[in-house]
Amino acid sequence: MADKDILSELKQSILDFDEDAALELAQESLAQGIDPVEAVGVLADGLNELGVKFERMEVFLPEIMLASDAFKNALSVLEPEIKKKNTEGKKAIPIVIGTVQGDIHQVGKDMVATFLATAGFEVYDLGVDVAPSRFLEEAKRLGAKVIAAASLMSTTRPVQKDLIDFLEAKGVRDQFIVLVGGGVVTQEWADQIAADGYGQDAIATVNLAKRLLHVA
Ligand code: B12
Repeated sequence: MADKDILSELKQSILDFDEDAALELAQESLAQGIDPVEAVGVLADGLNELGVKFERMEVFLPEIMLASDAFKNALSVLEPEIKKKNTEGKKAIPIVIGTVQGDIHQVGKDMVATFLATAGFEVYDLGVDVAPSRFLEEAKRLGAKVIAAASLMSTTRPVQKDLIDFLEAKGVRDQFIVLVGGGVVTQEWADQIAADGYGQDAIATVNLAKRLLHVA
């Protein structure tokens, strides 16, 4: 099978919510010497397309969940390969990431977490519905200098500001780099709440984190 075919089949496995195919095709892509970063990119495209279909009510929650499992299956094969390349001889920088309090959307945050991990960062995923106090507690406990907070809804976007206000109130704002992102977040919003950075997507977030942390 030619490279292109394998990649389009890999994307199709996400669109078909096919966990077994996703795993097998991920293995096959590595066997064929395809760059695992490129493979993760097409998986992400598949998830994005499904997000649009979900909005149009062409697919429903169970399918989104299955697709997310298929994504994770493929990642379990691809991620170690990417990490191997990216972490050779480097000390990993810890980052905590989560979706803010009141918000249970996780797919995009998981993608960002995965991309950061594959880029060599030590990612601690706090999950969803994370309160500002928990972000701080865990960042301190884990020695993380970066706190990455996702919001997918206009009702929960203010919690990103609450997080920054909370860090200010505790007198520790300058000890952390706060990254914000998620469907409803914009550069303007990030500027408005004085976040340190805004990541529009997973790849942009990796580049941003590398720039802010001066990682090559
Ligand atoms: C899937 C989905 C769900 C699933 C979530 C499943 C799960 N486990 O994640 C379910 C069905 C549970 C759900 C529930 C709800 N949802 Co919903 N959901 C979506 C949907 C269709 C897709 C989201 C998604 O996964 N996108 C795919 C990922 C890959 O994209 P992404 O999250 O944007 O992430 C990318 C970037 O934003 C960025 N990024 C993401 N996180 C981070 C973090 C950082 C730090 C950085 C830097 C970058 C970054 O990188 C990612 C990769 O490129 C969106 C619509 C949409 N198209 O966005 C609505 C949407 C977000 N939901 C919405 C709503 C209203 C709800 C509900 C309130 C519905 C309801 N009435 O019950 C509940 C909320 C419950 C709650 N308390 O959170 C609205 C929000 C409207 C708004 N503007 O406020 C949307 C926009 C749909 C709509 N048009 O109305 N939802």
